[in-house]
Amino acid sequence: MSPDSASPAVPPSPDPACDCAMAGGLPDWVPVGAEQDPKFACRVMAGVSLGSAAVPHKPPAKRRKLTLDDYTQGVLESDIGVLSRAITLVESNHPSHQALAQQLLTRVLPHTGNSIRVGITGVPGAGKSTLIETLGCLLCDQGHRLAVLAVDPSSSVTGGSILGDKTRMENLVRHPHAYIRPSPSGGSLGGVARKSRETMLLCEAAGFDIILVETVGVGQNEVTVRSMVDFFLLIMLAGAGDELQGMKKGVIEIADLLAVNKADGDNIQRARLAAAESNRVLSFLQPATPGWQTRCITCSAHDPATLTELWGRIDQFVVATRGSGALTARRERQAVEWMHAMIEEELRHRFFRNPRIHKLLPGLEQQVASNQIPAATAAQQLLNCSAAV
Ligand SMILES: Nc1nc2c(ncn2[C@@H]2O[C@H](COP(=O)(O)OP(=O)(O)O)[C@@H](O)[C@H]2O)c(=O)[nH]1
Ligand SMILES: [Mg+2]
Repeated sequence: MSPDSASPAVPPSPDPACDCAMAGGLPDWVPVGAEQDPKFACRVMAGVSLGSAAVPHKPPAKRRKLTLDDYTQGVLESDIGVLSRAITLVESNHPSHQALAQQLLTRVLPHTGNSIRVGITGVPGAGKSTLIETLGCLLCDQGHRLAVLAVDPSSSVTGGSILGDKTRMENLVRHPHAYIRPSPSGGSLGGVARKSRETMLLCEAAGFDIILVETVGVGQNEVTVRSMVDFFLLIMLAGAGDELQGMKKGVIEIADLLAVNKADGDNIQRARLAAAESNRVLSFLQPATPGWQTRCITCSAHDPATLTELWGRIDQFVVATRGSGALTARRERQAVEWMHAMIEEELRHRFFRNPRIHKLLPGLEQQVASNQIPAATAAQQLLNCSAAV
């Protein structure tokens, strides 16, 4: 097809002869006097000449690619637009993005670490997002700069928590001192955690002095978030059943504060009883942070005084652990553990991506399942043939 025969972007302007034929607003084939006839509803408008108004549709201008210097400067100057793009960069799985993200993190690392990192967990519906909204507004009004991150590997599947967070935090979203980032999408808990951790560092470099990390209390999530925060808060509900709340000893043991939420209206009494019961259990347990006694309190998003008290506990914790050196020791340990976790994840990845493993694995699985060879022997064979390790 020649370029001339392609359909033109601008339609040809109407034939002026047509305009004449439609004088009076009716085509010339309409019988005389038909204007008065209700059967004729046909009235043809004269065509409009598009002329210069017919600008062909142009795609929106592509955003300028940022250089490493642009990213670094923007983040350190707390340019929220650049910060958001930097976070998108660390969330990307593209190798070239990851390389740039690592360079950026290396540059901003000396400016990180100046925040209080608080993890908040609890079953869905416990009231975490609502609590963060109320507490967050209180803190921002006091002059703090607050970043709220979410860690929820299931959100990429359901999309649920992102929607929930957006609607629950509508005042905080508009607060000029607050920055809210939903959970990164993309698979494994390890992957989501890596991205959130790096996002946390970027937010610190951008001058946020409080980071709240909301996580859904299911499976391994709590343990992973615990490994990236200074203080871990478990939100509970009165009478919801310990098992249901993931209140198995393991989760209580890693918490620095328990809070029975929704202690308002006729629920206050029940919440207080539940808190007293938890305090009894806590008195038998080893505290999560040496030198800090984990306690259980009650709170409600409808009663800001309870949230002020809750934050007061976190302040006390920071003063105590900064003084004793426990905070610094925890962060140093966390950074090293994180490195180990990433090595393990990468090794696992390389192992299962190895074509030789792909070929051998199904057969060996069968042999192990049918008791032909011991599991350990099969594992050894696979590891020996993997060049990855
Ligand atoms: N009575 C009462 N209801 C609350 C409180 N906090 C949250 N809720 C309600 O509990 C439901 C779940 O809250 P949400 O913050 O989304 O919980 P999340 O899933 O833990 O983030 C919502 O309907 C809230 O309105 C509270 O302090 N008191
Ligand atoms: Mg929520």
